[in-house]
Amino acid sequence: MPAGDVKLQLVTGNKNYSSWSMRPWVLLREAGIAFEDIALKFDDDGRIPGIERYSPSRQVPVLLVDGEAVWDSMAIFEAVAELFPEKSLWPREARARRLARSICAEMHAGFRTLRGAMPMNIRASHPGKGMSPGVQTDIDRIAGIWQDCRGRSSGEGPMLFGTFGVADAMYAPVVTRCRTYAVALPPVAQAYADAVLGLASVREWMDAARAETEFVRADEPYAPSR
Ligand SMILES: N[C@@H](CCC(=O)N[C@@H](CS)C(=O)NCC(=O)O)C(=O)O
Repeated sequence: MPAGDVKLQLVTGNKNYSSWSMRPWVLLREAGIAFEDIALKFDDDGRIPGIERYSPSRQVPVLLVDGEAVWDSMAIFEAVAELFPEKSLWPREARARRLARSICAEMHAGFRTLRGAMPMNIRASHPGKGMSPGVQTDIDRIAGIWQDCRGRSSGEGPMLFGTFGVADAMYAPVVTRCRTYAVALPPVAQAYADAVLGLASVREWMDAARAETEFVRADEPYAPSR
């Protein structure tokens, strides 16, 4: 069966807060792959009532491929790239592909200090909040990754490996965090961040996030108490 005939449903959390949901959603949308968004909502503790219907891990995101669950963002990325090889969601060149997989794995497993201190909150503006030496170390490493990738792919397009792919989807929520917390970036990294913010899929996700009204206490360490 051609991949285009496969029914894809992506189960996601709140667009304002769910960084892991944003990644595969942006990947599918930017690649022009049709899917149904099953948008669930966090409760005040950051749990997701109803997720047990879709995912054995009880977390979002989950991709349903003809009804069969693929969970965890890295597995979803691999499944999508395999279903749609013509989209070249991983770089075509083997060395670039190895690098792309490495930086995606590093994001997936790491940067916990940054992720903990600067939770994704697209509609908020908290300049300077959450910064610490440990967070700066994570930011420096991420900026270094972006600069390194851009240095290798300059002239081929504004994304990490020239054209849009999995690595850009993986780092998109970091870009929104840099915006929310007004993180200063070196020029090449800032130019990359601006290019990500200009992607149609990212703009669509962020517009939807701003339209949400739910307030999730667990993801709002810097909001005035209410
Ligand atoms: N390793 C998972 C992490 C997914 C994750 O942490 N999802 C959060 C939302 S962004 C979640 O489902 N939280 C609800 C819970 O853990 O109960 C992935 O890469 O998909």
